Amino acid sequence: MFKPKTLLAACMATVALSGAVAAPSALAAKFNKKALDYPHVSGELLVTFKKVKDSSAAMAILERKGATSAEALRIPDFAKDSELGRTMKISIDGNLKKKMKAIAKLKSVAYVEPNFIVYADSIPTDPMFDELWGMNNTGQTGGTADADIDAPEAWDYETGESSVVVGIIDTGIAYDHPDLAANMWTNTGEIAGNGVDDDGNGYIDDVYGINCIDGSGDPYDDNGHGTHVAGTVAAVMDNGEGVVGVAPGVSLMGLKFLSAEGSGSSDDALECLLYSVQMGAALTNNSWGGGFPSRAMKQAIEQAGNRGSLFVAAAGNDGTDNDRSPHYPSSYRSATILAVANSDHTDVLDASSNYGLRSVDIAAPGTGITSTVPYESVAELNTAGMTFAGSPMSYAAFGTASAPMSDGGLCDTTDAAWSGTVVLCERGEITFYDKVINAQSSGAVAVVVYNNEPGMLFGTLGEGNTSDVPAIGMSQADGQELVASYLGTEGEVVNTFDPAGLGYDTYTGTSMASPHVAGAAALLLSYDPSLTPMQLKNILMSTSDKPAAMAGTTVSSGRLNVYNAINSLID
Ligand SMILES: [Ca+2]
Ligand SMILES: [Ca+2]
Ligand SMILES: [Ca+2]
Ligand SMILES: [Ca+2]
Repeated sequence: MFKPKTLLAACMATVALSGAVAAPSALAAKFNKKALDYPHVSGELLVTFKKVKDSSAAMAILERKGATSAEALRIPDFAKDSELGRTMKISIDGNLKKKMKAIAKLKSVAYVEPNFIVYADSIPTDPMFDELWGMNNTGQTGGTADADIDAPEAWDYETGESSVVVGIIDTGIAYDHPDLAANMWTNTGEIAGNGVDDDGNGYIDDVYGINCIDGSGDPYDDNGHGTHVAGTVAAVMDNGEGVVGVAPGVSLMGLKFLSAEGSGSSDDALECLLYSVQMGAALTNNSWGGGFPSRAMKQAIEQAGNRGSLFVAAAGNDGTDNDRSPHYPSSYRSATILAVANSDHTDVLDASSNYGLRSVDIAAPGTGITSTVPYESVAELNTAGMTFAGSPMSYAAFGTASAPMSDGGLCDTTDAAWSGTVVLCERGEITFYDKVINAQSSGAVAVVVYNNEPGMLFGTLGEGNTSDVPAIGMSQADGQELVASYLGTEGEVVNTFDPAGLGYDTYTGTSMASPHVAGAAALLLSYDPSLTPMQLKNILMSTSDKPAAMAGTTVSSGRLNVYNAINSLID
């Protein structure tokens, strides 16, 4: 499927002006030249007309300004009465700033903006313990007991109804993942795989959602981010497999607009959002963003909100104040946006999380979150019938190697005694790369670098480097135990990556915090489907726990507590 590059779609022909919508100051002018300082699709603009009464005349005007093609935004009928129905995506040659300026001068044009590129809001880290501290924190990851959302307590009352559909606007979903498949929304109006748009909604075989990049009905995830987010919302409970989502009984709709590289454009994002509303999603999770506001995107969020759809959005990972330097979409002033910051297992905001007393609503667990992914990564050391958890050393060789273990100390030199062994190196003084290469040059078959402070070591050889032998990171406690008790014992180092596998991984970011909140909202809606987006926001914010360290960081100064939220509905 490809998007037809017609000059003006018929639906653009005659639409009346809709009521003015209050917009932030950056959106009030007809164009803002600063917009081009932010990532955008080259040679593309979104042009909103005041009114369109003659499509060919409008196109002729744009052609005189250098447009080579124009197309209507791909949106459902309900949104076509809004400004979005008078907005076109155009391709244009030449200097974009000059073109924007020239188009903005046209009397018939209400607004012109670049087609912004936005990014997934996560900091992918590496595999960790598969303990979901955010759901139930017993201090198992070295954090603070009960710095969590009290999910098990909430599940006594509600685990989610399949009729509540959560749209995951992201890189897609691996809908065949064993911990997600049973919870995928399915479009009952569509017959799978027959190459026909059975329900006539404009997408062929859109059974689990859509791909807004290529306009197809297949939202399969080629990145991992969206699948991870989906698992936090609604991974299957009690199936003897992997993890569990906050709302393990609700349904997931796949809405892919972020590419394999994790970036996407405004027009595709709003297409995904409006499709989700059209097809019945009650809310969406939006773990992505960028630095400049899009009038078209804000319009789409208003349209979704008017139809009762809550827009849960990650606050961003710049460690900055969104009140001063906004992050969009989370920073649009809209009653139906719930903006989420990222807290860690000691109930403080992660240093990378954005915050904002006026523009970020609530915090939720987002640091070191394990969830579903469309690949399988294993990093571990097996010895004496036990498995010691590891983390992949980025850029190190993949593979499995076995040999007796030797103590490499800091591995700051080479040593012939390490030949034919698995060398255990302590972190410190020289780079991970130098340690691994010293061991490798000495004839090691594999390398383990363990931490010199509590917790797992997440390391990298550095971009452009590599090794010939597998290498993994390990916690200080496990590394010290191996050195103390297992030198000379056979150890098997596993560092493997299977891109075709369906596994689990640990990510950090507001991208991981947002789906905890989206899952909580879905649980509330399962309990009481009549709740409006405003009511959902108020309940989630007012029932949050208030850790001292979060005072003044968000509107609520709180961290999500889904049990408190459900409990507030029970008389
Ligand atoms: Ca708890
Ligand atoms: Ca269809
Ligand atoms: Ca079909
Ligand atoms: Ca599970």
